[in-house]
Amino acid sequence: MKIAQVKLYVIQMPLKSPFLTHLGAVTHREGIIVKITDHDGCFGLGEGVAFSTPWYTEETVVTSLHMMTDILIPLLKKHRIQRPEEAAQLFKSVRRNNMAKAALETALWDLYAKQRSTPLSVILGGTRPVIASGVVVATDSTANALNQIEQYLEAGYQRIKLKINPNQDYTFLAEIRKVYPELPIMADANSAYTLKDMERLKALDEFNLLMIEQPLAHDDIIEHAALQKEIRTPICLDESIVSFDDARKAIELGSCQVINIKAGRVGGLSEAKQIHDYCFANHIPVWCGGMIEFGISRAHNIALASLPGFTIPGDISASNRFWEEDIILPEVQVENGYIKVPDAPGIGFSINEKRLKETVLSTRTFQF
Ligand code: OSB
Ligand code: MG
Repeated sequence: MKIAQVKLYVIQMPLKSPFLTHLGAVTHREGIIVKITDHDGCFGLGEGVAFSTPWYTEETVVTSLHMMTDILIPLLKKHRIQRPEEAAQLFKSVRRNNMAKAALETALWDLYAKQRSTPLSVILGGTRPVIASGVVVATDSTANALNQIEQYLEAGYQRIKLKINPNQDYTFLAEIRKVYPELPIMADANSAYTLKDMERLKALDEFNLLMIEQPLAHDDIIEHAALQKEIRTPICLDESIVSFDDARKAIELGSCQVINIKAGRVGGLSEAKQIHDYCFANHIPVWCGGMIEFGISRAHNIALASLPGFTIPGDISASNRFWEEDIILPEVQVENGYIKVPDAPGIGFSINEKRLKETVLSTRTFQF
């Protein structure tokens, strides 16, 4: 792919309002923007989606920088590659660190698509001209949640995801259902429960949730299979699926009926596409998850979600869901519940250089 340079930008922005889960609050977001330039000056963009602290996965911004600087970029320097899948294969010699891998691999996908003057969605096998948009409500009171839901429905979002935990689940969902008896809602527990909560979880069946996401441990697929036998609500796995093999085993075991695919969590778009293809062949619906990300990762998500198996509205919201001003141009917009899949080459969005300057904390450059 004739790589000439890799540049990393660590950026930081405050969220418009805190994102609250039982695991803590996200008030500011650090991220890593990756720019990979070829010998002709063509460049691809990626985004590292690890958080500042290891609350969602074990990675952090600092561990991602270390992995890219000292391990992954040297691997790319040593082995010249023809396609992005070869980078994914090369990175398999390194255990985990999926978000660091994905930051580079997704930039290579954008570069590969741009070198061919083709939209990334087309390169990946996407078939949808628009994708359905859902949004996450992550707040600490029912009143705030109802308020946010009203705003999001007005903005056109098709589906609402609510964060739940054993301290508020039943009463919280009952209040929401009283106001919105028919609204497509799902609940994400981020591993707040154990099998001891079986009766609590069974009781949630009455709310007709589209699904319950990751109720049990972040690394479990065994107990989720036991739980799925006891509850009617479909289980969707997020944290437990960090590879294609995890997805295959979870489906074989009956641990879930739906999978949330995040390129960052699984090490890039090659692995994400493989999981999609397997789920599509096995009639397991998938949707694209979110990471409170900036516009570059959002753009990659849009391309990914254009694949035919993404039949459920994902956590792909507009740039203005989290940010006063995003780092891409144009910003991602939701119109009548849908986001248009760009038809420009690559991810189809460009960097907002002014915003990048305002938010950058540090940069590193690697010459090939
Ligand atoms: O569990 O899906 C999750 C955000 C950060 C980390 C994990 C999760 C989330 C979200 C979606 O719930 C956020 C979004 O809309 O970007
Ligand atoms: Mg989740």
